[in-house]
Amino acid sequence: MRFDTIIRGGTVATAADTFACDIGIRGGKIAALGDHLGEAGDIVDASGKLVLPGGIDSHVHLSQPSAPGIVMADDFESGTRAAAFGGNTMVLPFALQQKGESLRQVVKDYHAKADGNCYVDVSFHLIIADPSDRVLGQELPALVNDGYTSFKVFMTYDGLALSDLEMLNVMSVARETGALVMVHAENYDAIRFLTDRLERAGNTAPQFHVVSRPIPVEREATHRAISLAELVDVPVMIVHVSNREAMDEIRRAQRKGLKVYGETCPQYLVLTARDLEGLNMEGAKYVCSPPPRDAASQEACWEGLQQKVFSLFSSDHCPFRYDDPHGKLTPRGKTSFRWVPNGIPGVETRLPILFSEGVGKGRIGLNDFVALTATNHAKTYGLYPRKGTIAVGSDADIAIWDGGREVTIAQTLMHHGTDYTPYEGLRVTGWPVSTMVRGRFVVRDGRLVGAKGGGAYVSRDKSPLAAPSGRVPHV
Ligand code: DUC
Ligand code: ZN
Ligand code: ZN
Repeated sequence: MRFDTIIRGGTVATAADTFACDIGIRGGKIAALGDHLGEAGDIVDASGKLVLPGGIDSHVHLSQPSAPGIVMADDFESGTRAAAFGGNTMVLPFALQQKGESLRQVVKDYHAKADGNCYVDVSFHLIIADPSDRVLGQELPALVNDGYTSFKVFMTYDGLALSDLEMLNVMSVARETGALVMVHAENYDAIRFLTDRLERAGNTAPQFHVVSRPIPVEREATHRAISLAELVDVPVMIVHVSNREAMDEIRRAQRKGLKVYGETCPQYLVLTARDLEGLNMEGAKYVCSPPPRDAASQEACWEGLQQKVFSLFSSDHCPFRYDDPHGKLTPRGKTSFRWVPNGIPGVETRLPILFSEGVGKGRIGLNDFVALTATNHAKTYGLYPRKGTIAVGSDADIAIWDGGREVTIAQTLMHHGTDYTPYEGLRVTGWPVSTMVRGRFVVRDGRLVGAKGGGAYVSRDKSPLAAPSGRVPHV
């Protein structure tokens, strides 16, 4: 039996096992696992390397409209290129609806941005900002049927925040259609109240962004989102959790048997509020929501990963250039943190940070790493077992890692569209050296060899996690 490619001599790890074997690839799929697999057009020597499922980053923002005058730093080309260099074979960006827009049109627009421009595979979550009768009654159910099987709702932000009633209506459609709801949980009114007070007191520097969004703001909204989901009897994913109190809300719900899931991100493991204290607006580089907090919150997020309260580790890559009037240094941002665009880059550094800080420092095992960065994303968002694992019949989406390579993270190493990395100077051990999407290398031995357009859009099944418990009759 002849293969297109054989990856030979590596140590393969999945979410369940670690084993030595060769991988035979044919037609973009994994066709055989074993040894002495025979002939192939391309024999890849992976001896001394780890061979892992390619990372799936299920929380990234690309080419998303922002406030007037603000431009996101990554489009689908640069964002998916950076993703590939970071060991990822798939990303799930958001298709953002703005008030008054047709959701169907929004999806068309995002396809136009993505089609032919991606280096790794992509699929879209929907952001619902305007849950009109037409959106709820027609567009959303039709889009779920068409493979857009997850949507995000925001509890804060001008133009995005939904009322509790609107959240309930969206959740109800999710229940009826089998879609999975993702929630950005922060209390909008509390943030506005605190922001007004801080500004009146002249506390407008980036560091006050953290003060305007303290832990109770996130804890309360997390509790409320879970309660609303419980009322409707719909599973819910609380994204980008930053601290113990919000995590405890999720854990309590899980212990009650509710289908509540959690996600955390690198910024909550290795950054703190102190990073926002830089002089001359340097702190703007770290403005994201929820904000990084303190060492105790970092510990809590590790605990959440270790105890499986969080099933997903995503980047929340939301890139803006720093030294740019259309980015972090927008003139208005100098008048108040309120106007500094929220979000930081991280699609290229997510995996090395968790590998080094987690696996390397003995906080999590290698198989947990694979689960948190690939397999669980595929399972959560209707992609498994096509994606997210190394198994016969799965897409050959594979990252080859040098587990011992020491790297100091630096902007000069990055391939994203921003002009900085918030992780500058962080020393990590372990780095992805090659990334293959459906059997074709995108990055090989650290060099870009894939073509723009090699990444494809992937329509998703419904999430197996999204089924309602059935214990509450649907009203
Ligand atoms: N929420 C996100 O999910 N990403 C970036 C900014 C935000 O508030
Ligand atoms: Zn969010
Ligand atoms: Zn996000």
